[in-house]
Amino acid sequence: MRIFFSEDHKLRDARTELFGGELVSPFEAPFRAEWILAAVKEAGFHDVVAPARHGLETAGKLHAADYLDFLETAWSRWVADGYRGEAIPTSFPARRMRQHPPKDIDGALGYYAFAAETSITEGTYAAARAAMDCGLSAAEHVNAGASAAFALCRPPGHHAAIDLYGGYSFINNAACAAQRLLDLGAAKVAVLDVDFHHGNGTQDIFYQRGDVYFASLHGDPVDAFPYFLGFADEEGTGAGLGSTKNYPLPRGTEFAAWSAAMDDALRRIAAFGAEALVVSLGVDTFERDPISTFKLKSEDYLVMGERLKKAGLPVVVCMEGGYGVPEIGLNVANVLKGIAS
Ligand code: SP5
Ligand code: ZN
Repeated sequence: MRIFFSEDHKLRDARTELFGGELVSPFEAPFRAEWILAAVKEAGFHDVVAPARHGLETAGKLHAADYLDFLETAWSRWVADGYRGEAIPTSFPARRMRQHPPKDIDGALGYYAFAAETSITEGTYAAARAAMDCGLSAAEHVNAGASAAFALCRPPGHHAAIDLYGGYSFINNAACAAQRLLDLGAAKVAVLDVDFHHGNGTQDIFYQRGDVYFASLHGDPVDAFPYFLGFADEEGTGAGLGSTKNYPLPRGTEFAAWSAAMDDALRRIAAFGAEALVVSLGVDTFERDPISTFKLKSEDYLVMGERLKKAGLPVVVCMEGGYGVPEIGLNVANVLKGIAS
């Protein structure tokens, strides 16, 4: 299985994450990609290539043009205002307030953010572009006939919505991969999001569309980030009615219950008629993940991969979350081994 990886992920190296009222060292940090890359090589996946550079043609079909402009210019606007810390929003267009992008960068950050833990820094946009390139190149590789490809995206993307960043996500890499598969000829594709957190960004992007099925297994938003989307009654709208499916699961969920939900999602994806599958792979479902509450074990990820393979669709795996512990590498490698088995 070919792995698409860009050294430019290192440009995303924030010093700060707002957590528990403190500015801590971010959970989403460069070591994650290094550990995952080392583990997948160790597991025998040696075909690692840099992605091709892409323009914004695909992302521009998914994200608002003003949002992409904001991402590109936010850091320089922040620096021009003389701030010394990393860019963190402090004011938001909450209920009954006016939804408009202020000229002032402080206001613009609040307008385009749905969460404040994700600091914007000097290299953030360049790294997000490189992660997008990984997703697009992986989709192109699968379109050209490969049965599977792994986009080792960093920063992740599944929280990035049409015009919102947060949850460590800026450009939605998995959505870009899905759109690229459609543009190259697939009539219908599915995105299966197995990160611990609901893929609110991907859901938002495809909510009104009938050509992309979106299914997500995640911590119930009543007690897990992103809190305000990902409930079971969200089923899509308009042409997309019936093509969104959420599986909110309780704290402490183990693999037996988790995999039953995944099997249901895969049945629905088959019934939908998807011609290819994009997997938003977070391994923050692991029992020792520092910010999540599911109880998956390392061996479970092998079974997860085998089930994905059994779906019988060409698959583009995009890296999302998974934090803190060395096992993130092994867990990702196990998923890939299962898919390649
Ligand atoms: C891609 C991805 O996995 N993004 C996750 C972003 C989560 N950011 C907010 C974290 C809030 C964690 N709260 C944890 C409470 C633990 N007691
Ligand atoms: Zn996550």
